[in-house]
Amino acid sequence: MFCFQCQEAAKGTGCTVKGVCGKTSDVANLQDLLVYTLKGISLYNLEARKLGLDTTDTDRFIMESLFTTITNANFDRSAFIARVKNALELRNEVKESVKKSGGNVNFDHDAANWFADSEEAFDEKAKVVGVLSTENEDVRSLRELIIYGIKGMAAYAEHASNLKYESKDIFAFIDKALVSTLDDSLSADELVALTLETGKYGVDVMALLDKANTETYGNPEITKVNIGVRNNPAILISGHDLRDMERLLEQTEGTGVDVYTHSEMLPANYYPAFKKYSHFVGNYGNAWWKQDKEFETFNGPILFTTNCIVPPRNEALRNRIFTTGASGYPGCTHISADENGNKDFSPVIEMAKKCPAPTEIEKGEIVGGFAHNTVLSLADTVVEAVKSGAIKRFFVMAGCDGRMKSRDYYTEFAQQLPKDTVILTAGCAKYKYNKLDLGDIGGIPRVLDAGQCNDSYSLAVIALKLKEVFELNDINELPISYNIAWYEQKAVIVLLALLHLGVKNIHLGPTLPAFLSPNVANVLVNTFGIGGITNVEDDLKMFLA
Ligand code: FSO
Ligand code: SF4
Repeated sequence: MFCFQCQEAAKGTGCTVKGVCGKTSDVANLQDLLVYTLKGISLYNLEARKLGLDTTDTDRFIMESLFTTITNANFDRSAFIARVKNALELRNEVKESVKKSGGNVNFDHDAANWFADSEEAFDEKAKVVGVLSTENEDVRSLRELIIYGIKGMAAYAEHASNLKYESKDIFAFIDKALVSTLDDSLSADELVALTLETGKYGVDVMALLDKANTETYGNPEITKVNIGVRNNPAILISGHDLRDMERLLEQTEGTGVDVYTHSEMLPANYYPAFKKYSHFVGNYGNAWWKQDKEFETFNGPILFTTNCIVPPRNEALRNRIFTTGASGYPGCTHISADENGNKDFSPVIEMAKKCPAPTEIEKGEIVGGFAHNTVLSLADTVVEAVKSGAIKRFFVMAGCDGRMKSRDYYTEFAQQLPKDTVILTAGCAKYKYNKLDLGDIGGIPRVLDAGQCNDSYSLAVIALKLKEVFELNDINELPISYNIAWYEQKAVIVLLALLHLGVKNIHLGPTLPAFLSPNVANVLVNTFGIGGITNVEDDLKMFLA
């Protein structure tokens, strides 16, 4: 195996024996094989599009498959074997329908033609189609940057799709991006251009998901979220999928089972549609990487709707973990949708009834719900605070949390920021400082949480609005600094989206991606002023200079 798609890549270069995330070598390879096979499907799918054929099933398959390969989403070998099999069947079906309609099916690339039907053959093939099969390190770096971008894009597209919001343009771009990574004739400049185009679709997909979420569940509201517990048996729901959240609340209503969010599901508490459920108690625990301990004390079953799964350390815990959607873990019960798209969470609910209530690990409340609608409704107050000098600067500290000790930097950074600054956050990065008492500025909390990582889109909308209000020509003239923490591929699409919006001088930590070759890193530094982080003191000086 060779995998370097996340921030934890071993030795800062890549995992080669087993993933730091816990992914086994065979699963890592099968994920590569799946992506390779998707590239083959996309060759035909682009033709099908030209012919005006219905590509819905293929589009969704590609989207879901890409999502399963995101860090910490799916560790289940059998899920990947099944997907590769499906992919090969689907590829042949699309090929047949293109052929029938008189389209071009003459692709001599191996990705368009290879075939096998045994697990052994999949494992063998998987060893030779991975990241390292591209020899030139700059081409490899750009290809993977694009692939990781569309993995993140696919994740957001799937959440939107689950709410019946889809975009043909986004699906077509995913095809185009996949196919481009097979094309040896593309120059580095062309691949750079495609990387930036990926960012454009990153903005589009986040806008689509924002529309899906807010039109379905209302605009997030300023909310005090309870972090303590009640005395009923309960289910903990993790991941990002709001449709699953809704289903679980509906199905648990009146059963005597409470529901708590975990990690990236916390922002579900901010949506009006979910507030009507009196058995929706609040949020339990912290960011994904602390789940090992927190799932123990939660006592009840846990439902993963997406990543981030940490391999459960024993069987007892594994038995309490359920997965659905793109997520999966061997030995955990997976709940799939039926042919009508419904999901039956009753096994989770039945288990909850037999479990003790959660053990309290914290008390109190945290505040969030500062997505674009809320912040823009407070625009006058915010603008006044900036004009009067009460707020000197905003710090966008969105992104991910992770288990590396070096991420304590973000807690310290938040603590040491001058009192006249405000943190704008989204994603699980917030857990590094959302329980500190950082106070407020004239009633505006110093940590404004917009929501999940995809709600970084809200932060961009807010920035664009402020640019307009202050009549600036360039988004970079705003008193906003970007100190972003990344972990997996959704953060990659968020980053590319910000670059597309023209944001410069983003600092990315705790380390720069292993998949950036020195030359590609230079392009990002020279064109966009991307930088890493050093230490809190020096970085604060730099940001505040
Ligand atoms: Fe975090 Fe995991 Fe949301 Fe990621 S829970 S790390 S960028 O999946 O997607 O922020
Ligand atoms: Fe390593 Fe990250 Fe890949 Fe897991 S996802 S194998 S930790 S680089």
